[in-house]
Amino acid sequence: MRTQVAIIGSGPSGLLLGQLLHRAGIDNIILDRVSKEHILGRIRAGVLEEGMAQMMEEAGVGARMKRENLLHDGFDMVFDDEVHRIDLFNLSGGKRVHVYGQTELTHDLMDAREAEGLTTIHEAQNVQPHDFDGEKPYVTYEKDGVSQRIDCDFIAGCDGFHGVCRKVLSDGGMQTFEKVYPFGWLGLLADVPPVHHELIYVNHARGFALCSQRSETRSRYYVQCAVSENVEDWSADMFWDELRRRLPDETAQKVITGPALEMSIAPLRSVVSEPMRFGRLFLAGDAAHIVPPTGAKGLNLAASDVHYLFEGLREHYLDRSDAGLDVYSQKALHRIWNAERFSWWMTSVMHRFPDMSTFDRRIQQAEFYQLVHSKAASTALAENYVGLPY
Ligand code: RFL
Ligand code: PHB
Repeated sequence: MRTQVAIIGSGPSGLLLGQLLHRAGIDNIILDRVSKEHILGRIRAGVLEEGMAQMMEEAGVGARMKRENLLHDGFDMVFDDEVHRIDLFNLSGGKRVHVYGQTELTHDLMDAREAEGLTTIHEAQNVQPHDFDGEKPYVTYEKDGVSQRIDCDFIAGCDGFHGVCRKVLSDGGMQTFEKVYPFGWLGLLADVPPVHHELIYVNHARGFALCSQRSETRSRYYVQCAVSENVEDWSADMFWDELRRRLPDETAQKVITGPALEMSIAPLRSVVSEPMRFGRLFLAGDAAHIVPPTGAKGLNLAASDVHYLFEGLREHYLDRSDAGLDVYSQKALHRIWNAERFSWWMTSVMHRFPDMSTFDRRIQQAEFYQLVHSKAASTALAENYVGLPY
């Protein structure tokens, strides 16, 4: 088989890149080690920046999102039961965020790919990128016990944090910078109306909590937990009790509970790998970086990587210039480090750390005071939350 761009990974990064390339007339094949159903079973991000929503439209897959997403103009921050609203719209000069689940977005991208008859190979075993240092890279894999080979011009490593591209590159000059946080998030998805029409981020003595949503009838909630905890040790009832304990009384009383559609624990970490280009192999999305979910930046960063990479590939094929590909890593990393800083900051301000001193706690309180009393401080938060420019 031969294609122009072989994309490893059928998550949001790989699918969005594939769709944009196809619309520009650039041929691509996507490979994933798991099935379509497995990918759609993952419950992940929920908040999209305007830049990402625009890219979905650019890729021709924005129609359902436009109909079904919820536009949010702000969110609440709660510190020790004191509520402060961040007015995203006014502080950011008229920007909003879109609440639309990663599962729905992935579904839309997969449907469009299928409708266009583009090739996606699911359940591809032992996928390996080869010879990306030279002019003729290729990818090998096994399907139903048969070895296969795809020759290509470029390989896009969109295979997430546990993918093969990171593994291959970690022996080949890639540098990784990492920070691991001493807690995780226990998440619950339920078909119940959200407690509030906007998101609520809570710093409480028992730990962080987040009230989020997927629609007017589907809620997503999180509570901070220890990294050592097992999801099997939690029932939905235990979760609802813990969530309510961390919310202000008035809000807690309004929580509508129901059976869990999904419960899982995600560890929190910050990771950046540099550079993001190795010859004809380019990394994008979680394959190159991880942010703690507090700032809602993971999926949005995947989209900005794809934007820069798509521009570079488009210029290569349509304008016969490699200028965009040559600056890909530098441009993407600049935006990534800004989002890493913001995600780290919001994580540090909103969580209770196991080894926190009174000094650390007073600093958190001063951070909250600044957000409440300084327009400059809340403007900086709002600008980052709605997304820095591409
Ligand atoms: P993905 O979505 O991980 O997709 C990578 C794809 O590559 C495939 N793959 C391979 N294919 C072939 N061969 C191999 N050897 C392969 N290894 C892996 C995988 O099967 C998969 O289909 O990465 P992508 O596309 O870069 O997208 C990134 C986003 O998924 C991610 O940034 C966000 O979901 C992060 N994230 C969140 N971000 C937010 O903005 N808000 C959130 O609330 C939020 N919650 C989360 C999250 C990530 C989580 N993870 C990774 C555990 C909650 C969780 C639990
Ligand atoms: C979510 O809805 O899953 C979500 C929203 C905002 C975050 C993190 C997760 O900061």
